[in-house]
Amino acid sequence: MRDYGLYVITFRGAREGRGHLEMAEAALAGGAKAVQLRDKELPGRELLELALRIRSLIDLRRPGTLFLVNDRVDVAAAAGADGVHLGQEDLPCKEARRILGPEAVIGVSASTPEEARRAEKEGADYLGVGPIFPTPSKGDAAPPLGLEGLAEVRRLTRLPLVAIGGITEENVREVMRAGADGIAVISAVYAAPDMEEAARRLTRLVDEERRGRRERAASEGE
Ligand code: TZP
Ligand code: MG
Repeated sequence: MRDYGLYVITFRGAREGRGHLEMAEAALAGGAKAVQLRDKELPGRELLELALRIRSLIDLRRPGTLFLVNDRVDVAAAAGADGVHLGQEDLPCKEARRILGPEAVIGVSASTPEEARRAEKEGADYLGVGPIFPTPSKGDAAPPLGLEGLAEVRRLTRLPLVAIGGITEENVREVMRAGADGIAVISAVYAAPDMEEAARRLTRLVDEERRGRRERAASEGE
């Protein structure tokens, strides 16, 4: 199974010196396993420009890190991204697959168990499950699922689950214990005093949880 671990979603806000490229750089230096370029406002041409730069950055600094584009199947294809992340109102997973091909990684957002079931049926490679907690980063987010909602989705699918929404260093352990395979964050990196250090600490926390899980599974199997 592909390793999602820490999954950083890039953001462009008011803070000087912090934008998509800087976040991608910090994510890579801090050990993130996946980077998603997400910008709902940029014209296609500018988004493509950024996507190409992040593609080169990954190839140069940490080849193998998963690179996904939010919403835009066309930009993902043109930039040679590894895949795309789709929300409930974006192209259906099946159509994206037809465009990007069988090797593409396609993630689908699910904020209810029903959406998770449907995304699995349509061939998603992983689910972005959330928001788990209230989030400062998405105005139109669905109501938070909570840890119990995440655990419910965990029980109904074997797909990798990337939990999203309000995840911080303080709650990452409980999110992983509720069944996440990885965590996706915006503000826990963007708003941190040092983005690279924040990514590194989150990576460490996720890895520790996963190590604990593997050890428990191994000792149960003895
Ligand atoms: N989808 C569900 S919650 C969310 C997205 C894009 C925002 C996550 O941002 P943060 O700052 O990590 O809560
Ligand atoms: Mg979307």
